[in-house]
Amino acid sequence: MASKKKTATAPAVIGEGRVVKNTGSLYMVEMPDGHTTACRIKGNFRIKGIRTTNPVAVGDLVTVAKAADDADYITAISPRRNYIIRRASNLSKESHILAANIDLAAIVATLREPATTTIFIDRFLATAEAYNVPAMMILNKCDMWDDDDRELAEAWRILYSGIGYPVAFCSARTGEGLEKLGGTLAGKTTLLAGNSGVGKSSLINALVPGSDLRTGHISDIHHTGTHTTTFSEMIPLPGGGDIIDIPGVRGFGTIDFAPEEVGHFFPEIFKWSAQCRYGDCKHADEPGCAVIPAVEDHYISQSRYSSYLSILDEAVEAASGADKYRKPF
Ligand SMILES: Nc1nc2c(ncn2[C@@H]2O[C@H](COP(=O)(O)OP(=O)(O)O)[C@@H](O)[C@H]2O)c(=O)[nH]1
Ligand SMILES: [Mg+2]
Ligand SMILES: [Zn+2]
Repeated sequence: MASKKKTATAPAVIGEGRVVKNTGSLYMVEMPDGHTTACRIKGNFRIKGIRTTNPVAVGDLVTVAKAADDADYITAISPRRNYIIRRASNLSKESHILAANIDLAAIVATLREPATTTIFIDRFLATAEAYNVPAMMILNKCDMWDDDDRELAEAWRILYSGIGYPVAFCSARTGEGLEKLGGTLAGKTTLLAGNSGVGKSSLINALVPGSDLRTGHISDIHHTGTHTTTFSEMIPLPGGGDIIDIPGVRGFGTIDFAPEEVGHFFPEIFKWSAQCRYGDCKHADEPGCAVIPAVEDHYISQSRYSSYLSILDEAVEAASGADKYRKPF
């Protein structure tokens, strides 16, 4: 009898679905039949060693069960292929999982209004490498380009596609390049990131008929320092696949790299580093470094190397700061 009572109150599994939106304590889960149900969490899903504000993320594949109170609960998460986290705020020790099970990380960049810096792009790409997510660049607002811009865009396309990051040119305004971009994204779960104002919302509106995201608003300003009002959202693409729109200008690329790791996340630097004299070479000024001559001989781009050095600088500073912090204890 005791066991019968237990089965009666235990949540009954109703199926497996995918988390498409997270609004604070509620998680919207899309079930295989296409309907979406609002779920709470039952159980402990913390990632070992990491304090997260949201144990379950958009993109998670989860088991949904109905409890005695008739509410739907997430009772299990399938192992993640990958996931992206960021600190909830600059000073916070808590992290926020932005998305899980991503096929592609796309950075939307522009040459003007606003001009995206190569360091921002390279930091994003290095972060994608660190998370093991394939990455690409979408260069939007091509309708605004003059001849010089077009030349720069072509130079970026040659540089980045040579490293292994496809580059798409497009205009959310005129529609140029969108059909091709739609083909690239079809069937994939793509995380879309980029500075505010580059046209992410406009691109989603153009790619997904019927979506009506607000554009031209610097809405992120109202959300600085909080993490409760901004959530990732998954938007289905008409031809299959989804786009994950992540909130906030900081979006992506605030990962803490260890100094000796930074070079691993620049594929062309990593390739040349095999020939450095010392295994722990940081390619800054070490004797026998193979990366520095490769930069001088233009096998590695100067702008990529500059980005590498500035991320390395930050990593070294963060590491020494951490040491200082630890010493008194
Ligand atoms: N000229 C031009 N303007 C664009 C394009 N895409 C977006 N915009 C404009 O850029 C501004 C910011 O766009 P929005 O989609 O809100 O950018 P988000 O902050 O990245 O979501 C808006 O005024 C858009 O109308 C484009 O391809 N060409
Ligand atoms: Mg937007
Ligand atoms: Zn080296």
